[in-house]
Amino acid sequence: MSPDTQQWTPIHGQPYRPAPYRPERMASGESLARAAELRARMDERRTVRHFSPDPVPEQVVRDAVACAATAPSGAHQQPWTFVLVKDPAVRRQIRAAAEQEEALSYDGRLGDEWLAALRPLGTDAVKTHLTDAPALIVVFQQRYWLGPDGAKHKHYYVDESVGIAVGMLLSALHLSGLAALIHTPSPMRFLSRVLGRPENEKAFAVIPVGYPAADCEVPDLVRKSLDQVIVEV
Ligand code: IYR
Repeated sequence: MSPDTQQWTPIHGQPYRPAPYRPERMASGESLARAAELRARMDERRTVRHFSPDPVPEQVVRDAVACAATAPSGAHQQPWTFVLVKDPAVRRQIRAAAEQEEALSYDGRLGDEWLAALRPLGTDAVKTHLTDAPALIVVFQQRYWLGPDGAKHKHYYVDESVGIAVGMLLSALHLSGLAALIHTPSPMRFLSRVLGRPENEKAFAVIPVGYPAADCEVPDLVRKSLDQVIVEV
């Protein structure tokens, strides 16, 4: 399961190789219907913090990761690694380390303004989702790649690329019927240690995946309306 950056052949330095791209054009009526349906489905997605321990079909999670890995990336360098953590002992280790950091954060490191911003979400330093959810996807950014000679080569637009991939991952999980949460314990260095990731990788987020607990609650939040987020010129 752990990708070896050495085995991947980057296209860096290769000549442009065009291939035809002729997807069938969708009729506008079909487009409108699909867009409206997708908008409604996506509006049902909520960040879930109370998970059922029920197992999820693992292939659904793998397919969602495969969807995420279709994301566009800077220079097509695909600078991501998705570590799928199922082992309960490893999830317990991650929770213990995350809660240690989060306790310091909620105990003052975040500052009053940040804590006030978080109050409506009802979050605190206790991260039961890390052990309740049956799987965690820990996303790593590959800040650079290592050539066969061990030389470091820069990756471009890594934050943007991995951010887009994670957005696609959350969408794929939701549309496949699974709940998720983007959790960013800070600092996240412990994840590299616990998961034994190489030094070119930096943790980006932990995404618990599962089904909502039977008594799951979410904060009663309102989304901005379309006219509050769109500007047409
Ligand atoms: N990382 C902390 C704090 C936190 C920060 C933001 I910004 C959030 O939107 C939610 C939480 C935590 O996971 O609790």
